[in-house]
Amino acid sequence: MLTIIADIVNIPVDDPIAFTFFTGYMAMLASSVFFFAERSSVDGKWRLSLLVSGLITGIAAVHYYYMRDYYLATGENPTALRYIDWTLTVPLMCVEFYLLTKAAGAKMSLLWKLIIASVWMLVTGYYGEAFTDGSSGHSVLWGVLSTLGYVYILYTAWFGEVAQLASQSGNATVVRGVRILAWFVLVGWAIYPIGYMCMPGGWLNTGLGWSSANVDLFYNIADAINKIGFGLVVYSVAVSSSNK
Ligand SMILES: *C/C=C(C)/C=C/C=C(C)/C=C/C1=C(C)CCCC1(C)C
Repeated sequence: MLTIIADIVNIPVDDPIAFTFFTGYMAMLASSVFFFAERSSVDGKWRLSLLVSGLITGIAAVHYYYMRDYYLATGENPTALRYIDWTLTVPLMCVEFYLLTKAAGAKMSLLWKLIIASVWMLVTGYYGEAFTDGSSGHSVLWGVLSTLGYVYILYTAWFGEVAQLASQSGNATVVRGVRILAWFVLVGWAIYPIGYMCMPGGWLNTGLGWSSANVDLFYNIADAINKIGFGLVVYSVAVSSSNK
C-alpha cells in the first residue's frame, strides 16, 4: 500500500507508463459514459452500435483499473490482464464492422471469420509474450503467426467482404465510416506489433535496446487511439445517418 502511494507521487515526474495507465483509465471511462448517454440521440437501428462502442471502452476501463494497480505494485507488464481485455474488446470491434455492413447484407459467417482471425491473432500473440524464453526465435515465430490473423482482418476491411458490402450499401456515410475504420486497423493497430517487438527477444529490444517496459507504453497509447477512435467513428456515422 505504501509503495503504491509512493509510486502515485512519482507518476508525473518520471513514469510515462503509469501516466498513460491513469489517463487511459479515465479516458475509457468517460468515453463509455458518453457513448451510453448518446444512444438516445440516434435512430433506433444505431443504438446497438453505440452500445457496443460503450462496452468496448467500458471493458477496457475495468481492465485499466486493475492493470494500473498491477503495474504500480509490481513494475511489470500486466500481460494476462492485457490479453483478457483484448480477447473481449477486439471481437467487439469486429461486431462493429458487422453491424455497419449488416443493412447491406453482411452475414453471421463474416462476423465469425473476423472473430476467429482476431482470436487467432491474440492467442498466438499471448503465447509469444507470456511464454517468452527471451530468445528472438520464440518472439519472431509467434509474432509472425499472430500477424497472419491481423493481415486477414486488414484485408477484409480494405478489399474483402467488409469493403465490398460497404460499397454495395449505397450509403455514402457508411462507405466513409468503414474506410476510416479500415485506416484505424492499418495504422492504429500497427502500433501493437511495434510494442510487442520491445519485449526480450523482440527486434526493437535486441536491435535498438528498447526496454520491455515500453511494451505497455505502446499498448496504452494504441488502446486509447483505437478503442475511443473506433467508437467515435461509429458515433459519427450514427449521428449523420440519423439526421437525414
Ligand atoms: C483494443 C485492442 C486492440 C484493438 C488490440 C489490437 C491488437 C493487435 C492488433 C495485436 C497484434 C499483434 C500482432 C499483429 C503481432 C504481435 C502480437 C500482437 C498480438 C501484439
